[in-house]
Amino acid sequence: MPDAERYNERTALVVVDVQNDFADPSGGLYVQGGETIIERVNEEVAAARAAGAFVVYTQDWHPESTPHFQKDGGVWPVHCVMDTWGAELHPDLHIQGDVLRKGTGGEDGYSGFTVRDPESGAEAPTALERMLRERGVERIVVVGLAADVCVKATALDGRATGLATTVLRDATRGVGVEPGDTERAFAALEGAGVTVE
Ligand code: VGL
Ligand code: ZN
Repeated sequence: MPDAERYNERTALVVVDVQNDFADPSGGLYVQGGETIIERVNEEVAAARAAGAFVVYTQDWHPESTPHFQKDGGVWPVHCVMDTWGAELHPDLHIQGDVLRKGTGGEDGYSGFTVRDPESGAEAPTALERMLRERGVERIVVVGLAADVCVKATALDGRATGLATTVLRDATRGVGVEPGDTERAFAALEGAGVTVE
């Protein structure tokens, strides 16, 4: 589908975690090729705005110490520590919408829709669903980083809340902790009723 036809006032573009730590080769949790999607994401931002669609950006935003990090018993190298260069949205990204921070309380903030306590597993909603409902959004297009982690979690939650959900393959890249993770993520998304385009 050409960009311009993807959006209308009931379709929102969700730009996930296009931050220095993921998108810059010297970032703390660099996603291979992360910097190469930014131009594509900017095209989607422009197309969405031109069609009157809502654009929202998520930003992984962790305290210095959180069980999300390897050094504190979790699984990830330190990344996106609040108020550091790594947590800033990439300077080439066009920001034309609201920015929603996730993980601020030390939770695993994989999905833009929910955060999860890494110790108890308890989940809590973020403001995203309310922001979308308030604007009458029925459909979301999800792009950004990383395809197999936060893009996947956001798209699955979007679909689970009843939104028609599309992920654009050429506007995302996977971190691929295990080989094949990114392809498996696309398959899991399709299996859950998400359109992978
Ligand atoms: C992410 C790993 C840890 C992501 C965030 O944005 O995909 N991945 N925290
Ligand atoms: Zn994180």
